[in-house]
Amino acid sequence: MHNSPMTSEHNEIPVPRLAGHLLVQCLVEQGVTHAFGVPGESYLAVLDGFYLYRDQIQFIVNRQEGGAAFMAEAHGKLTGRPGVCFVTRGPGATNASIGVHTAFQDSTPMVLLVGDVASDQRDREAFQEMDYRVMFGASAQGMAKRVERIDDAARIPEYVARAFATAMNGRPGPVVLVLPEDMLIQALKPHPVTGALPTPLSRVEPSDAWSNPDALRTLRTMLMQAQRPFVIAGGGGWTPTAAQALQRFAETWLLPVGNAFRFQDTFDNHHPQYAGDVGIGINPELAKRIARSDLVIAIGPRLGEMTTGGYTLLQAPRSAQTLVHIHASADELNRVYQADLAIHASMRSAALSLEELDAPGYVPWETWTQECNADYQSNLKAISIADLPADTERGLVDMHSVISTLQRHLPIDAVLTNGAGNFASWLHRFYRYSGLAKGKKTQLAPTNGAMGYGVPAGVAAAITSKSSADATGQGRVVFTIAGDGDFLMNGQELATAVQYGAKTIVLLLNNGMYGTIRMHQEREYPGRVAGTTLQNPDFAGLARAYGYVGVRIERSADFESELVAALARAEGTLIEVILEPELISTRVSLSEILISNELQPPSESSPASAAHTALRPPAGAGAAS
Ligand SMILES: Cc1ncc(C[n+]2csc(CCOP(=O)(O)OP(=O)(O)O)c2C)c(N)n1
Ligand SMILES: [Mg+2]
Repeated sequence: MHNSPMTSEHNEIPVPRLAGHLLVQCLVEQGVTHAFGVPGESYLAVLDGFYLYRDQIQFIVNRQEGGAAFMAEAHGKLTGRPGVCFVTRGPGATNASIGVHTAFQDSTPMVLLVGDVASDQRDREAFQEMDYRVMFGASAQGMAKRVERIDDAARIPEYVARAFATAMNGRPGPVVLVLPEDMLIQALKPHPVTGALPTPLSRVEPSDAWSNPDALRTLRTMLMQAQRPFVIAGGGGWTPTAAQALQRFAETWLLPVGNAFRFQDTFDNHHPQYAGDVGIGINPELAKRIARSDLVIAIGPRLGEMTTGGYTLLQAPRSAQTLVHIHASADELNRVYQADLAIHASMRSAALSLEELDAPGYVPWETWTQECNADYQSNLKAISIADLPADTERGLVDMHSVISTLQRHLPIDAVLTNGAGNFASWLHRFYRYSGLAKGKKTQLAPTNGAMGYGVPAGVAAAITSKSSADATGQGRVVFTIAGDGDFLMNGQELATAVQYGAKTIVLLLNNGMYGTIRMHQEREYPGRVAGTTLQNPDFAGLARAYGYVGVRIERSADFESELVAALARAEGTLIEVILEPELISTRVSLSEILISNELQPPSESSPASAAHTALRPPAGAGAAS
């Protein structure tokens, strides 16, 4: 049974009758075009609202709440407005929590709505009941920025508007709204005085924090005293306008710019002042440059463990380099690092102010900036496969050539997605992302290192980019790279892709193991392989069962023709590559780790002894996550 759509006098939007309808109407007012989720009987009235507003908003049905929450997070990353996810109580909410954690650590705006037990059952540990405030916690504890329950249908507009404002303001992040079942089925009542039915509050926009002009003058003085400045850009809240202003600031002052971990598209990788990505797998030469820099200007990133090389590239709590930290949240400033200058500003206002900063006719670091870019260019060169023992008949897949092929064939606005594992480091090291200044976000990757992100993020990108939520609405090429372990964490979302006609191309690197963990295992506990070997399904066959085209290749020479065919066809494609375990990372092979272990076995008592630690694969040999 459903309600016949009733239309108000003023517009074409149907009039809500139940609280669940009003909730969906409020989302429409916020400009939400898609909500992702797995249904539950706890929020049937909301589903009825999706039926009522089906011309304005689409409910995308997922196959696992982890996939749904990742899709919402990816939608938020891509559009800059909160991605919306609906799940049912206990089991649904716990499944979705990985996406909430990702949105928190990645500073992505997101709203998770949880259908809850009826109010008259509360606190009895009713069916699937749990305490969401305890589970998702208070702001800055690592999960949600805010958790609220809506008990009164008339206040739905207020709670939804607050959730959207909170998700976007300051450091963007996730908000959880809990929806008791009995509240959702309340009939909307006219206001006792005005007689009006509750209506949505108007669309909220993120509010800017503006930098103090004095602070900018101080920054200018610091720049005038510097010899080897270095900019690290990243974090949430960037827009194309802000990225363009950042680029103009960098150009005016001739500054080298590195992108923070998995914010690799903040500054255009093709720009002659680009210095590389500051994350796991960092170019050792770049790490040296940052160590030698006398002024680090961090614009937007949180300066987390992965961007700071475990708080060593920049020593916490006070770095050897003079540090300027610009961040959209006052809570982040002087939290981990005592900055020499802390500027509280959102990215748009920060970048617009920085580009106005008057530059002198001459700066002493022109050569330094050129060298930073030269280091980046050298790091893009092929690693010599000949150096690796070619111990199989077919030879080794050349991942460098695979990524160059990709670079040649993908359009510049292609979206690239990945989850966590060493497989991602081929893309991170060799692919050159188009910057946000060119108008589009091109990287969707979890800074919290969540496995299983790439497939659903890709599907969300394909769905989003076909709609008006994306600037063009044309539909973009979406390319996902996955590991054999990573893929199976959310591969079921290929069913969602097929259901909604979302085309993605998935490159699955099958090395028969949780390779990242194996790499660390060989280093810390040589020869004692436990818990890292995988017996895999037939991935190409599995993809075909979902309705994707599935192919398997064993030679990199076959990649180009498969990629070209995948780009041309209407359906999605999964290309499985059999990857030699030897190619465990972009910098060091498995045998090299084994050989260094033989040279210097760890002591029994302390597997991670200093001698052994010295034999660690070079910085960034692989991704811990
Ligand atoms: C959800 C989640 N679980 C576990 C981990 C720990 N972890 C990081 S990488 C990795 C292995 C990834 O394996 P695979 O996808 O096959 O990639 P490979 O390292 O072999 O390239 C694991 C288990 C994680 N980061 N995220
Ligand atoms: Mg693997």
